Amino acid sequence: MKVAVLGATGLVGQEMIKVLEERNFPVTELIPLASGKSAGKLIDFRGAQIEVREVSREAFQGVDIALFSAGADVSEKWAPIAASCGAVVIDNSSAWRMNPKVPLVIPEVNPSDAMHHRGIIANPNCATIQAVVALAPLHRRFCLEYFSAVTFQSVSGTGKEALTELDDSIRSNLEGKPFKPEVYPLPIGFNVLPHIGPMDESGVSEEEWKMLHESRKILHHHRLQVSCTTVRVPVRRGHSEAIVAQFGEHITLEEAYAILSEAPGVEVMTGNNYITPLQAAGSDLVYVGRIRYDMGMPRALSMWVVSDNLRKGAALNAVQIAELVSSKADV
Ligand code: 11C
Repeated sequence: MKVAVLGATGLVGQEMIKVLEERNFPVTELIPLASGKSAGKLIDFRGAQIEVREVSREAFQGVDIALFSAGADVSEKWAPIAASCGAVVIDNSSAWRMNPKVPLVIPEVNPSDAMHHRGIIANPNCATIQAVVALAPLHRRFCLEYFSAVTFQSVSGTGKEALTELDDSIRSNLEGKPFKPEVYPLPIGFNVLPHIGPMDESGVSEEEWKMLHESRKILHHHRLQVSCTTVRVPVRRGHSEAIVAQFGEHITLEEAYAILSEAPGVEVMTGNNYITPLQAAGSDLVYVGRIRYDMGMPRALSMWVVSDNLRKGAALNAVQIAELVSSKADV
């Protein structure tokens, strides 16, 4: 397959190329694409160095799969162009996720939705993916009515410049120097920012709305209620979420362990065990630990859910979608 990666020099784009190689995706030609600013840079793929090209209509000619991770504005413009050239676009931005004609897919959860694409398939937000991978198997048996999530999202979710800003702000703090952030509204080093994406007039942030709307769409569950506070923490890689999930029926811990131990893409930890983002970084799994009966809510479990936001939260999920659609003869 001829595979284009738009946003090839970004954190997620680089991870996409790595995952294509690791999973031995049948790439006959890799076309790394980016803005004019990054054109000419070299990308490593299967021992070769490939030059990054500036995105153009011509670059999509003959492309079978186009993985996009270059932001919503770029996707809005280029996804229809790539699709009109015959590529199946798998888009990691928020541009197309809520478009009713575009499937929003987590392969472990709603793989059949991917088959109804019209040239564009959306990859969900990282914070949504890990919550839904953990909750979907429980939902299928016990009917999820509501979940609340407080997220602890790593700086790599923002991008490369944010990782530099994390280091700089920690260094300034340790040296007792003033620090003027440019990526975040406040210093991220030794701090937490309860603010991811713009907040609307109701006080809800864009990231919080994504958790509600994307979860409903992926689960085909439009009555699902969601409460959410999304928080940026000074962690380099790996998002964590404290989730409380309420079901239509009582669910025991043993039932939850049994279901999650069979669930694809999930590693469940029994008892008081849990995984931290430092441990999850580089892994493909969604880790579910500290599962317990909620202290106040009936029919509800509290849990700690951690996953690598660049892998299952972005690049891996996108490549898994590519595997799904390319297993069909006509892509
Ligand atoms: C973050 N979840 O951690 C965001 C990054 O809609 O794909 C991904 C934003 C998105 O900041």
